[in-house]
Amino acid sequence: MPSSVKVWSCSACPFAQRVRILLIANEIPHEVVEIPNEVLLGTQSKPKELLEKNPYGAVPAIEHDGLAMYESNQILQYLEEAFEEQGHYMLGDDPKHRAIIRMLMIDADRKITQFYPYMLNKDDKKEDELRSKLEEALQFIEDKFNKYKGPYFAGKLISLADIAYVPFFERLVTVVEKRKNVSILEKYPSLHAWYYNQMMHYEPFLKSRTLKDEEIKTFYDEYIRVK
Ligand SMILES: N[C@@H](CCC(=O)N[C@@H](CS)C(=O)NCC(=O)O)C(=O)O
Repeated sequence: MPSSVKVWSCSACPFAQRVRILLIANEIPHEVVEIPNEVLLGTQSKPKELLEKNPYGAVPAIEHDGLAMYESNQILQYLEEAFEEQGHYMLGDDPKHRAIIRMLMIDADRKITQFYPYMLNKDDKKEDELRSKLEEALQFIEDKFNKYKGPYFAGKLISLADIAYVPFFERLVTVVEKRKNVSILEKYPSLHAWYYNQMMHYEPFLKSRTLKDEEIKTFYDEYIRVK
């Protein structure tokens, strides 16, 4: 019987959602400690227990067999390695393939930073500039995706790269469509097919979606209001 993982998560946090998707996908026994969304909004202080697990005070953090850990992509890789018998297929076996997956995860962390300025912008004068930065990032991601020929980021099989990206696409699609009434993935056929034909049918992702689309929009409306 594998030992259980304790995860500090927040329903609005896409980084924490990465970890919850993998825990569900690999059927890893776990317990979720829910941190209120108000902590992310800065309107409620951070629980001491979270700061003990992660000195930077961010979710996700996990504890497993006495080891506390933070940084979502680091946690994903640890869980793949520590629970080998549970699945261990999302990082691949070949060193080059593993390196590709790890680089795609790094791309994800760098490129998602271009999602938020446009998603959350409330200054009409900046709208076009932020939109083109977002489009540049999406084109980069689309080109990378095409390099490995799909239907998943690293090729034929789902991997940690898909898990690293998908919660951010969920927020991008939801917030942009609901706030700005524009369809954002139409110009990127591979990403469109990946999100709607693969990920929107991937059970662990669907189970990890603890916020409905309208609640995601409400959270970001509130975020824009308080920040
Ligand atoms: N690089 C971190 C980012 C985690 C992060 O930014 N989490 C946000 C919520 S989505 C958070 O806890 N923010 C509060 C803070 O950093 O003080 C990771 O990949 O885990």
